[in-house]
Amino acid sequence: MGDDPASRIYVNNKKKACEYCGIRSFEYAMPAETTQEELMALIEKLNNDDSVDGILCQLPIPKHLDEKAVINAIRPDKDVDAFHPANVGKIMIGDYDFLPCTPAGVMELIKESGIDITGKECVVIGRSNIVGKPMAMLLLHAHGTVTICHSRTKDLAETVRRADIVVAAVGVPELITGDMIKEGAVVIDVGMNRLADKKLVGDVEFSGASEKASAITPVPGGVGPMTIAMLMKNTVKAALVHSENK
Ligand code: L34
Repeated sequence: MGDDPASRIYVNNKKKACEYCGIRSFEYAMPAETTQEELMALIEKLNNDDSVDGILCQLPIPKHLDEKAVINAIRPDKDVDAFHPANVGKIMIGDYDFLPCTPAGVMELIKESGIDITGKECVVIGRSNIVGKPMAMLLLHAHGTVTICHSRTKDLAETVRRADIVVAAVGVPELITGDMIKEGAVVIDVGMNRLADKKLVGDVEFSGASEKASAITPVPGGVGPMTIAMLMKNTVKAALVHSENK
């Protein structure tokens, strides 16, 4: 929706990944002036199209459009982002069909690196519905001791210093500095901030944090590609469920 330059890059990366995996993808590039009715009509059409297994509306969308209504309109069994309240509720209970792509990608990175979460102090910085909240829930399901920090947190540095596993997802360039990282901590950077000079930096100051961390993700080339990989996984899962129900 509209012409957000970052979304353009992310959507192009998603289309390339679909091609690589053999998933057919269809882009509906809608102008910024699109009305809510037009957008809802498109979602309804895709909801009812049996040849479509997954639907994703890349966020953010222009301000005049109702994001909540869009998320609610996507059929839960085609909701490959897992943003629909029905899917969010299932994640809470731990009985889910889809996991939201970014938190799922973070969990995959941690597990594939052989890092055990059980009993670890996990600090998530950021409380968005899309990343922070579900991230905390997945770490909790994996038996971590979870703290969520946000803009009103009294002593961010002191809280982060306790963490064995740090997940930064606030959208503030290099907010988390090396002095906040405990020796040997695992640092996951979800931030994707484009500076005025076009440089892409995360929420973690990489050079300082990497001197303390036992494992750390870079930006770019860290969580971003994992988000896309998890989208492919969710889409294949949706297709399998739909083919079983045919
Ligand atoms: N509906 N909206 C919906 N679903 C999502 O899962 C997303 N997200 C976030 C933004 N809006 C969304 C994404 O797709 C963030 N995000 C995303 C996806 C891919 C990449 C980054 C964020 C990515 O490919 N990152 C590359 C660098 C790309 C660049 O050069 O800017 C990387 O290596 O990190």
